[in-house]
Amino acid sequence: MIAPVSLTRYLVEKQRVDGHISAHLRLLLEVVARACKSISLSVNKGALGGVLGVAGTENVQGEIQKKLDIIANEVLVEANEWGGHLAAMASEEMTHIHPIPNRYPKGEYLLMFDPLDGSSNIDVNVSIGTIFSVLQLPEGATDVAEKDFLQPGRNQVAAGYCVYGPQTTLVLTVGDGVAMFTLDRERGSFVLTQDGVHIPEDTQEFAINMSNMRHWDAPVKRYIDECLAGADGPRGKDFNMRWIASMVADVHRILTRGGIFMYPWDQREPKRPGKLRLLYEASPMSWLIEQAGGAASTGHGRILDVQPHALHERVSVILGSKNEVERVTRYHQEAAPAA
Ligand code: AHM
Ligand code: MG
Repeated sequence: MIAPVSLTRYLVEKQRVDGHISAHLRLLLEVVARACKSISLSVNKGALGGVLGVAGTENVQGEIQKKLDIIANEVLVEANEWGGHLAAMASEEMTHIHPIPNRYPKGEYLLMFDPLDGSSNIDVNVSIGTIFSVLQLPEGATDVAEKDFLQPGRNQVAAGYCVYGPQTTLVLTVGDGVAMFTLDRERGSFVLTQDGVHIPEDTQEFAINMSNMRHWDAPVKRYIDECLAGADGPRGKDFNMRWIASMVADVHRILTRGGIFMYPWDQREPKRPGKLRLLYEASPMSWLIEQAGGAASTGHGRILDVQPHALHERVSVILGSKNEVERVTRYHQEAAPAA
């Protein structure tokens, strides 16, 4: 019988055999995985651990923080502070970047995360997750600053998420495909359960918050109208809809069986480019999706090419099965060819 491949072994081989990741990046990813295990335990305890409900504070985006948002943020910060692999961290739950304190050695990597994505699902026992993205400190940077984080997603050296659902699954890319690891609770380790994840190019399943329909832009409305018209409409096939309201869980479904996920710009707040945050939500998810053969677009261009201008910047997100994402992008071009 072939022994199961642990995350540790997978990463050691990525470093040793493929020379694909540095020793510090391997350590970083192991530490993030360990933090996710700890978050998974808190999530699983739920009401028994007294972790449900609101914390009574707001984050920089003006959103009410849940107790578990704050716990997950602290777990990630504490786990990653002392290992010597990072220069700084940034989080959805922290207004400013968090440079590694001077009492610890510093490394060359920048870690960004949404500690617990899908906060509205925490108290109702629906899947939530941690999203993370890793960049390198730009060459020549001495004192780390916010501007060092403002790199397009194509610069990422690692990205992933951990979904806390019926199973706890860690999904990772270091730029050579996507691998999935399931948490074996008896052994306390993540075990490789799928490598070379591939998203089908076509799909009959879409994910969008339909309650925002009246605010959508014309190309998004056109696409969804055509899906809803089903076999009698221009697409000539019926579509199914799913919306978990946890990006992690929706993206996990798409990596598993295909589909398209959209949180596009809409007219509720015309000056806001979208709801989801570029650096620690859209970028890592877009890289995973591309690495699995899918596509990720703002509607006007590749998400991984968007140049960020602020730490908590938002972006319009359309990602998943390649042919569908390209179709929605084409509808945007047809609606505003010169724009
Ligand atoms: P959060 O980071 O505050 O949890 O918000 C992000 C979430 C995504 O996980 C999800 O796709 C979306 O917001 C859900 O939005 P809505 O509440 O409009 O359905
Ligand atoms: Mg989030």
